[in-house]
Amino acid sequence: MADALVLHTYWRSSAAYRVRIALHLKGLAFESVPVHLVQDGGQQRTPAFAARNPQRLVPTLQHGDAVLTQSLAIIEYLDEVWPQPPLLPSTPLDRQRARALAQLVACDIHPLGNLRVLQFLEHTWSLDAAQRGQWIERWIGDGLAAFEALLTRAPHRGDFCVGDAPTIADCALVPQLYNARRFGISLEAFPRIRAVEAACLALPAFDAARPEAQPDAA
Ligand SMILES: N[C@@H](CCC(=O)N[C@@H](CS)C(=O)NCC(=O)O)C(=O)O
Repeated sequence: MADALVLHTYWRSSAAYRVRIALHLKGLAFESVPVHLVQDGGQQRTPAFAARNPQRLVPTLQHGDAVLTQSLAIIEYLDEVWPQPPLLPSTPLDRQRARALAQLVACDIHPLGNLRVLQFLEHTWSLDAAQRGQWIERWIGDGLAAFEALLTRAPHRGDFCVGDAPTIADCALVPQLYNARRFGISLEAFPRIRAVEAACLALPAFDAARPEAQPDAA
């Protein structure tokens, strides 16, 4: 029997949402183990979870005995073990573009609005809700504006971030847009991004990965 896939996840976690999309795109069966990021002071902070992932972050994916961390590295692992359908394009240049877009989200936008960062701004630096909102809007807005510009100047446009099929870049973009809306950020200025999002959300894999479709959705 093939080794089981067990995803430690939280319905609203955009990083876990990236991996859920990839798993569903590849048609892989997996068990979801919810980790409530707020309840009990954050279940990701328990010693049991820290033993699994010393960063105390979701997603964490178990594949048999292997415990995998970091959403983009997990997606690349899935792509190597189950190559179909590919989540990285076939040419070096397009692969570079897909990874660059995914990293724009995962390295340059997402960490600044992460729960532990927002909790630090609130509890340690006493920023009020309006100041925290300004912080979030600034970094998501800047990042998505750059993402839109990169999509717009791309040499060969397709329905997705890079070409005619979803890649790791789409796995990263769609959850970030969910996050942006959650914080009340307008996406009006980003028509290419919204068109790509519509193409993604029309696919059953993206639908199944939605936060509201998860068993732990509140
Ligand atoms: N770079 C990591 C980021 C993971 C991450 O930040 N996860 C968030 C949820 S989206 C988390 O677990 N936050 C818990 C906390 O901030 O305490 C990845 O891509 O997997």
